[in-house]
Amino acid sequence: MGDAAGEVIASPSASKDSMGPDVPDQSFRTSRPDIVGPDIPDAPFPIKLSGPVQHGFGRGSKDLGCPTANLPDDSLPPMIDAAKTGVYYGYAQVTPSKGTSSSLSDQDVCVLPMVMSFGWNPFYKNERMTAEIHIMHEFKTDFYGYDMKALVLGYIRPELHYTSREALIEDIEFDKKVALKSMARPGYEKYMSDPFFTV
Ligand code: ADP
Ligand code: RBF
Ligand code: MG
Repeated sequence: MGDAAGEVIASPSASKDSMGPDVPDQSFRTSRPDIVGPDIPDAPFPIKLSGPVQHGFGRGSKDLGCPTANLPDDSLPPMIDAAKTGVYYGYAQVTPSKGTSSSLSDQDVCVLPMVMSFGWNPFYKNERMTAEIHIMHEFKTDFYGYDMKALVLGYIRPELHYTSREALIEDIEFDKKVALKSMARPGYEKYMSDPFFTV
């Protein structure tokens, strides 16, 4: 079980499409930096996404201990047009949609740090592209149907093909640390109060 020496646990999903032999690359997992991206976000970032939170397959929380709020398909073009698939960091905000009552607290509707998985989720062999956002905040309730805005500020890593759920969970935990450390740089501060977000 787990990360036995020599076991293939993760490789870039792109290698499946390469011309040569499918050489797994574990170097990524063994030497991950904890700060990524430039000191000040640069093109194509920031990328703005927004839409009502959709139901997925319910796997994020149950399987991985990491709920991900899924964006609707028609909100994805700004990412599809400008960025490759992979894991990203940025800020997100959840607000009740117009004219509906809210069960969220004042803390829940703040601009909060997030990690986003954008791609095909090769671990689950998805056939559709998704953008799923894990907000680094403890919510007391679900917020399906609520409006979510996301300001994507930087790229963390490629989407990897995992053969072990434990390895995926471990990498997601590390992604969260990378996101917080990368966005703690002064060049990222102003995006928390970007006019894109609701005051
Ligand atoms: P689904 O497959 O339906 O997206 P998940 O298991 O990924 O199911 O759970 C996602 C849901 O969990 C979100 O839509 C949201 O309502 C809720 N949720 C609770 N806490 C969080 C959080 N910190 N980040 C993202 N979603 C959260
Ligand atoms: N799925 C993958 O197949 N490969 C990945 O590299 C991958 N990275 C993720 C990184 C983060 C930060 C999160 C939140 C999810 C990631 N997932 C990845 C997606 C995960 O498989 C997805 O949340 C599930 O499909 C549940 O919806
Ligand atoms: Mg989800």
